[in-house]
Parts: sequence; C-alpha cells; structure tokens
Amino acid sequence: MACWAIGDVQGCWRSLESLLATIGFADSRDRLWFTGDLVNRGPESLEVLRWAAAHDGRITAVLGNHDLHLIAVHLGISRLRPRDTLDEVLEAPDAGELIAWLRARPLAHREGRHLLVHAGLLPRWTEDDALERSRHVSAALHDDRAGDLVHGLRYETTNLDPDVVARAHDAAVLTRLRVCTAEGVPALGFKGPPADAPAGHRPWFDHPHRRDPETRVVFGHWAALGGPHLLPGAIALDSGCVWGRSLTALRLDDDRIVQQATLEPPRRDG
Ligand SMILES: [Mn+2]
Repeated sequence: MACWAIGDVQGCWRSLESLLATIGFADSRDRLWFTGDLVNRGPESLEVLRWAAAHDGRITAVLGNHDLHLIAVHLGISRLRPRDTLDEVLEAPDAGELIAWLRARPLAHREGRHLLVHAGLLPRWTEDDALERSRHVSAALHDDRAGDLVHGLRYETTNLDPDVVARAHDAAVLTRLRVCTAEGVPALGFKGPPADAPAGHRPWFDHPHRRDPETRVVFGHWAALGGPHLLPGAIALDSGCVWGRSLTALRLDDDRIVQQATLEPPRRDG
C-alpha cells in the first residue's frame, strides 16, 4: 500500500490520468491525497470530479478556493467569472451529486505526521486548531448556514451571524493563505513569489509557529512558489499544472517525487 499526495489538478484530467499510470496507482491497494482545487481553469473539471467521486474510498481531498467557488456558484451565491471553466460541471446531469460530494470534503486532514490543507495555517494555529476549524466550516457547509458561509467568504460582509463570519475567515485562511504577518494577518490578494510579498509579510510556513515540529504540512495553492518543495515542516505540491508546468505526486512514506509534464494546453492568463 502506498499513499501519494498530489498537487492542484484544476481540471487537468489528461495530466492526472497519465501521472496515475506512471506511479502505478491501483485502487485496490493504494491511496491518494489531493491538496484541493480539483476543478477550474483547466479543461476537464467534470472528468476529474467524476473520477474522484467514484474513487471516494481511496481518496482524501481537502477543499480549495476553486472548489468553494464551484459550490458557491451552484448555490447561486456567486456568479461564474470570465476565466472559469466550470460550465460543463454545472450543466452535467450528475452535477448535484458531484457538488454534494465536494461539499462533504474537509478543509484539513491529519494522519500520522502529515497534515493536509489547501493553502496554509496561521502562525498561532496548532494542528488541532486547524482540524477544529475545518470541522466547524464543514458543519456549516453541510447545513442551512452554507449559503451565508460562502457569501461571507466571497464578499467579506459583516452583517452576518458573527459565528458564520468567523467560519468564513477560517475557510479563507485554509484555502487562500500565502503570506501573512508574524501576528497572523494574511494578505489574501497576494499571488506572487515570496520575494514580492508586501512589507512585513512572509510565507506562512516561514514564521515562528506553534505547530508540532514533527508535523509536515502538505499543501498546494501557491503555483508562484515554483514547487514542488520539501520545506522545513511543510511540503509544497502546486507545480502549476494548469499554467503549463507539471502535476506532482509525492509518496508520503519516503518523499519520492514523480512529475507529469502538463498535457493540457497552458493557460496564459494567470
Ligand atoms: Mn487555490
């Protein structure tokens, strides 16, 4: 049995299929972790979602910002944006089931010494904090607070239940964080490389933090980081598949890295 962690797929089905063949993934034996953002920007989000939902028992996927955006559009809270490639999912006969599957994914998952999240943790958060916040966000996503939660996430409105606003903040950190101050104030709009971070901000994993020194946080989301990278206490797996670079798999037992050069036509509007 092998467990591989795979970076941001973003609808790049052909690259994923080829990577799975290269690592010899067998669903009778192996498991896969996904860093989230299974969908959007790439051409075949529907195929990726159908495959993932059909292999539910072998897959641990956390929610990314693009996954939450799809949920928000499906709920009628957000509209599609010009660069989105989600129409095929939304118009599919099984859209309801696929998006229900996505909504049931966590935002953080821990096994042994690995913690899986899409984006990152604030310096003052422990692993337990991240998991507890993930559970609270998931609970809100499952019930009638889902609309308010994704509304709060999208518009950062303050006229909502304070508890829902707090959940939306936690969800934004877990799915969008790249850089923050030492006090844990994130700059969520920043997408560039670390050298270009706003004054006083550093990558979330570079700050002194409260995490267990034995834990390694497996994350994606930050293509401009130029991953994959084995960092102190963290593993960056977004290697920019949808931007014409590659899709990365890392075997959690021994850090073996396998990459598939992108098979999709590259997006140039990053
Ligand atoms: Mn992302």
